[in-house]
Amino acid sequence: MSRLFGDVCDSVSDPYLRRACRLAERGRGTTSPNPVVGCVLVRDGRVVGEGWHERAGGPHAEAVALASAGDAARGSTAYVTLEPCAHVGRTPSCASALIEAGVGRAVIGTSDPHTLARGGAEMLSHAGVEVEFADDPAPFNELITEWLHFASTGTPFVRVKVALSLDGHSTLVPGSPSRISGREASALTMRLRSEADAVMVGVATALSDDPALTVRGDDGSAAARQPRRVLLGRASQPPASLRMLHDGAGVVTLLAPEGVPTEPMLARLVDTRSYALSDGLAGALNVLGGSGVVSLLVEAGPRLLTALYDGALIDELVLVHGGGMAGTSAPDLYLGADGATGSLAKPLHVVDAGRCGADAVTVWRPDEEGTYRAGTDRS
Ligand code: AOF
Ligand code: ZN
Repeated sequence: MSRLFGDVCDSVSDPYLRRACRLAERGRGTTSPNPVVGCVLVRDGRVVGEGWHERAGGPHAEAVALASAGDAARGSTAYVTLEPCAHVGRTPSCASALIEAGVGRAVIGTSDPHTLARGGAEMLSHAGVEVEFADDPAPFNELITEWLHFASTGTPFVRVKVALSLDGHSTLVPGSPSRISGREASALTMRLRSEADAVMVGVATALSDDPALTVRGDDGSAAARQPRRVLLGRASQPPASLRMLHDGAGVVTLLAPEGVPTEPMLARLVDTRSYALSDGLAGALNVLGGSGVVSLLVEAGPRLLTALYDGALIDELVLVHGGGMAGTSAPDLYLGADGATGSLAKPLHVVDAGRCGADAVTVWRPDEEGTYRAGTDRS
């Protein structure tokens, strides 16, 4: 139930919860490290207030909806995509705000597992507010998949994007002028970048493609909000001449193994974070999680894809299938020695598929046991 094709909100049967879902989506890309949340207040069959969470530190969805309803909130039903928070954090508790406003009933999409914020449903019931949960929490969990993953693991949700030729190669012969995927697929990449907190490539890809990793519009202009760019280094360091280090489009983090000193010229251009080489790629991802990266887009080349796959570190794989043949001199997609056993041992399953211009897109996730389960408290 991914979001690239089709709309998760469509599968919500209750019309007010569906509306709350749509409102939540308006915060997509700007709420991190908070989840997107939407709220609708209904009294006597009429919508009297609406709101969504726009940015971390700003008012929560319920507070916005209550403010828009004013006195009409008394005796209303609150439809919220996520359990109202019980805590006073950067903003007052939403559960107490709903109680104080005299809301009579709350219909909740899914529960909040966050250690500090959870417990709002119980608070509401204690205060005499009738509390109901949606029959199916799945679409509400899908709305905040990345955040739920982060809340339960402390590591970013890792979305890997790879473009694939018809004959299954992820890169063309170096120096080849043609691209694997078309213009529409580039717009899709921009969307994936714009919804991520950080975009990462390995040093090998940085060297061969010299990518900008920025979010740009159709006319090439840079978007106001840019994700953090991350260069994953191992033994080798990227050259200080890379385009992204000089375009002024925002921070570039160099994730480097401990004990490998960053060359002084490079050090001035990057924000260096180190990880223990013995902790491997999982350790590097933990470092990103620790610095507040909830969702990470990896634009992986074969080497990084192989390392992520073998480490079972992929939370979602987005494949863009182009219609051209790359030929036998193009590098293989997967470089693992034991491909057959590896792929059988850690299967992915398709969750979404569609057409993007002249290309096809498929979206894959790990099998169920590897995914977050609705209503499970793992915090
Ligand atoms: C809600 N409504 O609209 C949102 C909620 O950083 P704070 O203090 O704003 O709190 C963020 C936490 O509150 C976040 O981790 C999540 O558990 C919850 N988010 N809760 O009632 C909202 N955005
Ligand atoms: Zn709240």
